Amino acid sequence: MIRKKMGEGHLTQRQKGQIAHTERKRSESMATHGDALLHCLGRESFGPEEEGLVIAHFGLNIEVEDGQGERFRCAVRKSSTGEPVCGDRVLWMRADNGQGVINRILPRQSLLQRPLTGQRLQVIAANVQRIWVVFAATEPNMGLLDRYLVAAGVAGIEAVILVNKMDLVDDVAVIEARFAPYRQMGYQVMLLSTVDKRGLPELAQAMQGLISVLVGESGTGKSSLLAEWVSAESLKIGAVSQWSGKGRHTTTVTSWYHLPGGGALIDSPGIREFGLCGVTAAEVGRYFPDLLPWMGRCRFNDCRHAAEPGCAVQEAIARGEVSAERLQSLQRIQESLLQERIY
Ligand SMILES: Nc1nc2c(ncn2[C@@H]2O[C@H](COP(=O)(O)OP(=O)(O)OP(=O)(O)O)[C@@H](O)[C@H]2O)c(=O)[nH]1
Ligand SMILES: [Mg+2]
Ligand SMILES: [Zn+2]
Repeated sequence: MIRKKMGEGHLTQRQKGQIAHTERKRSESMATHGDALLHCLGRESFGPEEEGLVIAHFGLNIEVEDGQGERFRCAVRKSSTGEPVCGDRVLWMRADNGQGVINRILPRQSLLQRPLTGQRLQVIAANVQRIWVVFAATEPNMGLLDRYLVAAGVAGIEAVILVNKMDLVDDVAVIEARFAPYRQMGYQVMLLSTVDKRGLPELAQAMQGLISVLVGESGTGKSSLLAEWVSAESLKIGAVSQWSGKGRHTTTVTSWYHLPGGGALIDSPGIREFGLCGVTAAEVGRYFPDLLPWMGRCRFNDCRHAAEPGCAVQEAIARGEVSAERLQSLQRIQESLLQERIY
């Protein structure tokens, strides 16, 4: 409770330590849970080790799908070395009562993560090939966009920008102008609406055959986009059990949905704050491809691109070649990385 009220960045070392401790305990108790289950049911109740896919993670239980699409509630064993997350491939054993235990996580192709606070990292999904960063056209949070692009860059996963709720926008040119610098950098930007359906066929085609994840602020329309391609049936049997099909529903668990034509779409809970990890304040500029060409050309090596003479970045801004907003965004991220000490 205290953590929620105080927000990130305002925690004392002591509080951070307590949170890290709770997290460690949670992870340990999860692991013991799997061994306890094995002990309790008896080794003879379990089948041979097989490969499975992690669909979702709820508290102590992890939903694993077998090769035939059947799902099992599993507990994690101590041997698993870590917490399985949505998209993970695991080695597990089914029990004859429909439960199962996870022995091990198979090597990951990619890992998208963010720090919740302090050293506590949260893995959003594993083995994802593309990230859809979803915005509401009515209030796009550009600072958050830049953070997502850095996180995608660090994880080595391609990101595509989805601007949803275009039906609420009178002047499309305003949105086009807003996202033009991102198009210039080579990012794909798609303008969508789940109301008038614009852009949806193109998006459907782009996600075909891929494992991809929808991320973004709460209420931007991630689950509404998902519902365009995934039947109400599978939404119901999936992790989002109270999904009504219409109206507001806040996603609480990251979950995997198979796409009818091949590939999968992972829906994730919306967030307000998105920290970064795996990158230092000094390195983060690498993920700003529009600013990067200028950054090494300033007169001073340690130029902070503020008001120093001979700053090539400021000169490029003055010439209109890069946007001042992007530099501010980079500087905000650098400041927060220094404050949060996330390295
Ligand atoms: N006008 C308009 N409303 C939309 C559109 N897409 C979704 N909405 C509405 O926006 C609200 C939030 O949609 P959700 O799909 O639940 O948003 P979400 O991103 O999944 O939210 P979280 O699960 O909290 O992260 C709902 O009331 C939707 O009906 C759109 O294209 N246009
Ligand atoms: Mg949702
Ligand atoms: Zn400079």
